[in-house]
Amino acid sequence: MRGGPERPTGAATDPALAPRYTPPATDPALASRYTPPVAEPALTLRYTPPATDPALTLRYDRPATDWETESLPIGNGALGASVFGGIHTERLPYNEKSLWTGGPGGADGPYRHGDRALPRPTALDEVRARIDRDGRVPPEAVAAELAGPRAGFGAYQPFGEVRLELGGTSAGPVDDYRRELDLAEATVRVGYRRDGVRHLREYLASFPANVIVVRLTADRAGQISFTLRHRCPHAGHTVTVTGDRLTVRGALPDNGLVYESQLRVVVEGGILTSAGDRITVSGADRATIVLSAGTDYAPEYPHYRGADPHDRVRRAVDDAAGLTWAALRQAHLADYTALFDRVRLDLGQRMPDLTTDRLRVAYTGGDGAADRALEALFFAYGRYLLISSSRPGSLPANLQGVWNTSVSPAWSADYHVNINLQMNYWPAEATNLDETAQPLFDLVEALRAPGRRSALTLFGSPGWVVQNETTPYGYTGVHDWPTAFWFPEANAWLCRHLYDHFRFGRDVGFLRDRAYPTMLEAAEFWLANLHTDPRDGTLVVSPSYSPEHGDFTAGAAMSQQIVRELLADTLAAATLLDRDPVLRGRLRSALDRLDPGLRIGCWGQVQEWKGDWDDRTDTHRHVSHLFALHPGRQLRVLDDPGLADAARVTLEARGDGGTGWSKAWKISFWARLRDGDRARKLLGEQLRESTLPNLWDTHPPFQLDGNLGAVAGMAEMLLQSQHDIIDLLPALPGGWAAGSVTGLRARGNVTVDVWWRDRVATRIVLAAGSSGELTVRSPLLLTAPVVDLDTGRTVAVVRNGPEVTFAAVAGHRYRAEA
Ligand code: FUC
Repeated sequence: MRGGPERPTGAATDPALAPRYTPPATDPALASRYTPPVAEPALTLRYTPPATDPALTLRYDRPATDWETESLPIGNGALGASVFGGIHTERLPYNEKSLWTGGPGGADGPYRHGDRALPRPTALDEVRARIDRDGRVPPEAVAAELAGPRAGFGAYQPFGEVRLELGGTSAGPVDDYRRELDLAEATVRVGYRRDGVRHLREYLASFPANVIVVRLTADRAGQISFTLRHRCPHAGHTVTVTGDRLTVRGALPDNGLVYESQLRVVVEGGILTSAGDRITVSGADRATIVLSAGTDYAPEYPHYRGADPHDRVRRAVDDAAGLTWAALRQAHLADYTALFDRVRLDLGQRMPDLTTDRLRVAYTGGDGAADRALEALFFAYGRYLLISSSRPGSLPANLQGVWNTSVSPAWSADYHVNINLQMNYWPAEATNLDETAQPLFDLVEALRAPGRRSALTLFGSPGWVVQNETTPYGYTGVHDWPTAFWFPEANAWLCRHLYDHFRFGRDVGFLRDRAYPTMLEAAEFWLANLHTDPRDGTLVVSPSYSPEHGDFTAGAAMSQQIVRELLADTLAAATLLDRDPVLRGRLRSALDRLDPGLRIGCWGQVQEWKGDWDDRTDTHRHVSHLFALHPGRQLRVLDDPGLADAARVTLEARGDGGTGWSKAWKISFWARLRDGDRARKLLGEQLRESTLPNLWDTHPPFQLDGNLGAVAGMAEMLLQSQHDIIDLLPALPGGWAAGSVTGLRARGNVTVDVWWRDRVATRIVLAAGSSGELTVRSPLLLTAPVVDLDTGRTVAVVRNGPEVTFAAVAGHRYRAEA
């Protein structure tokens, strides 16, 4: 089979922005004094920041000079910014998630969501017939029949950059520089001493106030001076400065999307003056900058426009400017820690006195406590990134979360739905951040309206569909890149996130009102589109394309596995809700006839295609045919050792390389295969080869999916529940001999804490959110009684090998201890 080439990426840097923005290679004041490695002197600041936990802090001893590899991100879901931490000049590029070109009113002409202008009702049948006849059809030939121009797709845009020229041109000495991202408080801090004065800047993105805040302080009065300017890459914008307020407003030339950002500078002491497009502060004791931004985007088909952002943005900025720094910070911490603090991971790590870039370079993947410190930090950072880039009320995290400085980012920084968007949300439920998945659910529901139109236009069928990638404007049709334009199974893959939310939280209202209607319509699509395979009479997906790889065929493994899961889940949901008996009958008979898409081939591998064509030397980054192993659940490792072996053969052949997200996925594959050492090896490969100095994952370029996929993989090593059994420590590596994790979530509405020594659980605490039977697998339960901590009584359990089953009561906690 031919491997599809990687598509070209967008420009690495933004051509419009780059020439005007190039900072000096290094901050000269610092460069002259920088001799690595330097010990970090303790900061003694008058406005002492709370003691940071070194185990939860990314820290550096110089400012960033490169956005992608070094800047430190903050975000509140809708807004994001990244901190350089310069001494003479501070740069703060920022984003708002809905600032997108493309869609209705875009420069590409009438917007059709990727659908054809004129339907060609016979095109699909012709492709199916050709696949039936020839077995394999090259992507280019299928694209010639079914693809169309990528019109109105658009791209995620940078909003602008706040620049602070800080205090004149003094070339005086600078020392004790420190730049850090404190994950426990979702705060970036930049501290240094210049000309004998200690400066501290703090940065946070508040979800409750919907603002980005910069706080500038020093240990002597009257030392805060700067000139603030704004840069915006979009033609036609205006910058207005009145008093302490700077307003940026415009409409994207491409599609007329209205955008506005405002910032206000609040000073304590000193003088604030404004002129032209700048605000100048001289000799203040302290200053606080608050910024908010918005657009008139609304996630509503067909116009995707809502209220002008002006009032919203102005109110956010004014409300925040009226609060003290202490109050802003307090509200931010209360909001953030309520999410972040739910999970604690102790791998027996000890953070050495090293900056994070050096910690990463020193990483060996061995038994040292410093290696575990990086791993635990990476886990915490991933949860931080998910909280920072995905909160209710805005769009989901895109390929770059919310952070982007380019007007033509790689792959438009879009929503790729042949793995990437889904991977972003793998850790959401398991690491106890299910609120962060709300934007994903909203997007999936918003795809139904345009997706119905795409289903009708291209397939002539009911239901809704989305293809390989999508945008906030409901791009549900096709484009014309032959190896990546076709993936209608994305509708089913996205639905599994809705259903999994129900499986984790047991929220029947959510299942009834949100998950089921969306699943039902996706299932209708597949019931109408499954094709009888003339080879054996089974039902298959055709045309079927294993993501970005090989020829078009009928019944590729991933297609079958994904559709099977959707049909089975929809049947289970309809049964539970006692709905749609006729549909249930149709689902049952389709499932009876559906090709399962799980076959062992001639060299012992799981087959990627229905024909036994896999090439042993193929190391393609997508390992789509193991969907049933992860994130799916049809490949049951303990019940089907033959298929589990075949999955191992496949993974050995594909190798441990790949792009950032590919390595992250392989952590989960090996975790599901219960091989903790191999899972950790993949984590190590990712940290060594696919992680940037600021710990962003790199495909390359920077892509958030790898960060979040790795968190999910680490969680899979510690706890699995895909088969409704709470399976504790299923893939603990030798290097994590002792430790604990608290607050992970298992399907069935259970919160799980577990402590271990010598790789064996010594204490388990389960908090049941719902009443019902729980089945738990852990060797500890062979001997230890299960005690209800709320009644103090030992509960009756049914033992079955290393599994015990007992009746849990909602709100009760259960403990087993060695
Ligand atoms: C999929 C992958 C690419 C890249 C892109 C954003 O198409 O195959 O590697 O991650 O998404």
